Amino acid sequence: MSKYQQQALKMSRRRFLTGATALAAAPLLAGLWPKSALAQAISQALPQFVVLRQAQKGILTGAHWGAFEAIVQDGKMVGVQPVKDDPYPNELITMAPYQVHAENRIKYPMVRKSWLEGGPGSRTELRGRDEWVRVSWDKAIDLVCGEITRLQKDHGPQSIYAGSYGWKSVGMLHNSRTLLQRLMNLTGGFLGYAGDYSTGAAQVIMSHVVGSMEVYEQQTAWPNVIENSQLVVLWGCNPMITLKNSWNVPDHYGQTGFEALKKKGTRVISIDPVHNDSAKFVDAQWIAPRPYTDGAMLIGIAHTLLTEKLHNPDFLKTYTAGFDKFQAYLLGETDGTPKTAEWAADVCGVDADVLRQLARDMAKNRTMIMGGWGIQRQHHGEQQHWLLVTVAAMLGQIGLPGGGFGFSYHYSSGGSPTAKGGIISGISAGNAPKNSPAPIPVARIAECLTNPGKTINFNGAQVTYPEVKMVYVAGGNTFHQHQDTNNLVKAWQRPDTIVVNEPYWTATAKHADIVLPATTSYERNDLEMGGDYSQLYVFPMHQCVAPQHESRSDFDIFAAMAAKLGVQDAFTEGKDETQWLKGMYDDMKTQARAARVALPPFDMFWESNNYVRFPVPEANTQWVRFADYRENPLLNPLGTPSGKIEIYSDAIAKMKYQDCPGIPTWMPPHEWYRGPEAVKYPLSLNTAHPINRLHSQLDNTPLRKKYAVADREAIVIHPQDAQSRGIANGDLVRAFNDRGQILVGAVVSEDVRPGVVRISEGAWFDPADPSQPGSLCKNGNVNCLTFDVGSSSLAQGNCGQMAQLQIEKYQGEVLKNTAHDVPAGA
Ligand code: PGD
Repeated sequence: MSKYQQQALKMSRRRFLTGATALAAAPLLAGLWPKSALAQAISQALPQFVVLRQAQKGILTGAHWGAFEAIVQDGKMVGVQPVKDDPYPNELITMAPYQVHAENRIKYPMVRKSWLEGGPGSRTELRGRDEWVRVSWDKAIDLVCGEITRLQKDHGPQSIYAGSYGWKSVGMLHNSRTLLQRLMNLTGGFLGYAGDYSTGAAQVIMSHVVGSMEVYEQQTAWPNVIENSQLVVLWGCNPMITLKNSWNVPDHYGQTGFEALKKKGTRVISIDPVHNDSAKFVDAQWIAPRPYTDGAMLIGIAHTLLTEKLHNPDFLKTYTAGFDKFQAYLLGETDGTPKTAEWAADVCGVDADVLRQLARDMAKNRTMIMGGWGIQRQHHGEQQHWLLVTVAAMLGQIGLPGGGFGFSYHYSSGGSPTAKGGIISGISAGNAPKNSPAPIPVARIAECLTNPGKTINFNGAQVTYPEVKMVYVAGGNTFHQHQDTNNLVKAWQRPDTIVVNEPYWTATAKHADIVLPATTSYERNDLEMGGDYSQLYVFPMHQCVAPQHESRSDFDIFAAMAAKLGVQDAFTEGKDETQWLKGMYDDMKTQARAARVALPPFDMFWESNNYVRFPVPEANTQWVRFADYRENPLLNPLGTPSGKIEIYSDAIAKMKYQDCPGIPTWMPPHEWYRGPEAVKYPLSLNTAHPINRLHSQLDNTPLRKKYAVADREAIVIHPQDAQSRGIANGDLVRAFNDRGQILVGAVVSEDVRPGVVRISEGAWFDPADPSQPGSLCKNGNVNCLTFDVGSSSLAQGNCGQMAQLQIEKYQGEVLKNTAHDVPAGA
């Protein structure tokens, strides 16, 4: 019997003894999920359940990159194949075996030497370079629980930051962040966060402008867009890449939408400083503004629409509030500067004639503006989405088939028509105790750690940072996600204790005091929805291999802490993994029955190695966002104070923020090509989500060979900028500014506008000399260059999508990339 099988058997026995139902426990007893004769027999006996789809070859599971069947031999995952229904299988799934068997897995619970010897707060400057000491699970749980107890007693819940932002893995039970918060809520509360890194600015401004976050709303259905849109404007998005991954398991429907546009020959315009893959895929016209100037460009377009009478006054009158104030701004009545196409061209670097033509084309055609999110991960990032809505409102096509705007066509297949069935609800974080502190804006964490007692503005309220003494991360990678990494390194030295649950030795794990090895999703059983907006599938995520090394699921880790802290029953509700999954499935099945969709009992479903694909009602394929509002604005008002689209927001105006006035406004950003910083740092950074990773996830897999240049993250440089610096394709390049420096590999290409360089986010932070602040990052983590300033007093979103920098050919000694190595003692 192999090591894996022995482990599996031990684990199965433990689970069996804790009382799973006999049938559900059977596959676990047999050694993980088997593609057994039993599974096939059950599947064959289930033809009456028309929504079931059977796996072909392997064990059904899923990830942010797609549902797939895992091929397992002798306890090792050796291959994968996509599920049959996937219209756009994603190459990232082929990395699953490497994820499980990665060399830089955290094998055992580990404690930083100085912390172990000296206790909380010891030698925090050594975080990221101290030695590690292996401890038993019991000891690790004791240490963490001791800290939670001490801090709750002496400093209260505001001293424990357990927001733990991050993309974790899919799975409705093993949701690491929720499980952490569930434990913390049961043991006294914690400091959490508001907003997210994806849409920090847009989600706040949109709530004022259209009455909902908008960015996560269902979009006008793709078949309706394909049929009716005559012009599609991709404004700062690269959907063929970002649609590869989803928050839940993706249905990959969005790519089929773009494929259909291409086939039909629908005109597409891409507005982006980079000639991106999606623009090439749909043969789009490429318009490349200067980075961070989209606001000015939109204002110039609005001016043309107004002065050429291409706008729709009836729509503006009936469905919007405050256009008169914006009109006065456009015409220069308020500040003496008419915002003509020439004015905009001067700022954004796109010819005035091109701007005017764009305005005319949008007005003359049924136009769908698909806005991305990178343009709002910027200083004054709120303005871009407010202006996109304003321009769409001037065009008057909001709520019409194929017209208006959509801010989620590039994300998780917004517009994939919604199915009719049931939804799996995940495990909950439970209720926060009464004395729980108010959350901080998520991207202000480093400032909070360094400035206890400081008060900041946030969406009309004020937030005072508490003194954080413990940070707990489960399912996130703070050293990737946060801006100005070298500033974070300093802020990270403030708390007494940092605990990280992780499968891998990421930079965040390396900078912790206690690391607890977490399983990957392929080492546990779970359930997940497929299609964030469509809710089309329910996928069983069968455990494929035994937990590797000494790793445990986050559920088991927090359940052990709950036992130690005296809240085990409340945490587990007396249920083990199988019983939790059965409960979730049964709730979903009840909803499906109400929708007249029949499903088998849980045990049969689980045994059968089938997944569910719900039917999509015909009407949902023609669903139009805001159609009900357009149809009857009195009966279906928006959730804004006026019930209308607010081009002027009185609520915002009353906040009296200099950096976010009551109408959408052009304000030069903190750094840009015309700022004083551009003298020293003339190049504008464009960061994007990577093609062959999800944020930082999978940077430690062989897929890296596809994008790494000279063994570093790539930097795309225009030939003019490369030549003037003597840089050639494949060269090692040092990219730097006052905040940091990184080693990157040159890709010289006309796909970027001159003056712009592109580096994808997500390369793991790997400082050449961790004892030296600002030392060269050998792997090319772009956040060493970005700045840590809130988007504005309104949303306090992150500004990860901008920075001025300089580059030079790297002449120094070639440094070994150690981003994916394990640290000393581990
Ligand atoms: P991930 O790489 O997904 O990035 O930041 P985020 O922290 O979400 O990190 C998730 C971590 O969770 C990984 O280290 C993974 O190994 C771990 N993990 C996965 N599964 C499990 C599990 O089951 N249990 C435990 N305990 N851990 C697990 C993403 C964030 O970055 C986001 S959402 C955006 S939109 C921002 N994007 C940018 C950007 O475009 N540009 C810049 N400059 N900066 C950004 N930062 C933000």
